[in-house]
Amino acid sequence: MSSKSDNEINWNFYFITDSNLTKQDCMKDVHDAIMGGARVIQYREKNRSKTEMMAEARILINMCKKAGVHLLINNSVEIALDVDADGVHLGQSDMPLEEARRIFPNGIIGISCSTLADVSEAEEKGADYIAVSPVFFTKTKADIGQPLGLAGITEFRKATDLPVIAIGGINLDNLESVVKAGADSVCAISATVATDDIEASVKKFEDIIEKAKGEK
Ligand code: TZP
Repeated sequence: MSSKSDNEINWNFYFITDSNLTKQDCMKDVHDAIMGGARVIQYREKNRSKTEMMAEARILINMCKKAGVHLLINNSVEIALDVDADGVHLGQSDMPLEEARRIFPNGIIGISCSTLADVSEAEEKGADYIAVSPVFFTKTKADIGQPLGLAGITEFRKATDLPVIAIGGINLDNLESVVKAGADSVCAISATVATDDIEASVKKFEDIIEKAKGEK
């Protein structure tokens, strides 16, 4: 694994896998997302055994390394270290951040935040980025809080210097407003994974994000 400082992270569109939503399979999805321009991929599978996840993550890390793309593993430092991934993404009830940092000192560690208290704690405990969610209503993830809206993004943006990744209900129609509200990066699962052409969808996200950042 390369250290975080070795290579700048391109926080534009952040692609997350979802085998429940895809019409193909997650290997092909990641390939297509990379072709569309995604430079950060999170492998997130909720219905796989650890053995299956290890096997898929091994294929994905080869794909990502060849393309110079960062691969993060959702909620498993063990799998991330085993496959030599670049980092992990943690939820608030996953492994504590300080513990993840201890065993994965050079990993990129991101954490989901839905309150400003979560953000302060993430900073204190050494997170590399925060994922702010949900921005809008979404059916993709159960048991999440009330939408924070664009004002929430702006508030979180002001509260931290960490990269702010916006997630939850983001699509091509509301994307520009999310970037202009202060997001450094955007994740959109259903608006990319569930489409017929993931490469084209990701490319549209990348283009709108670039343009919106240029207009800020
Ligand atoms: N974490 C917070 S909201 C969410 C996750 C994984 C789901 C986002 O999915 P969609 O389809 O982009 O709303």
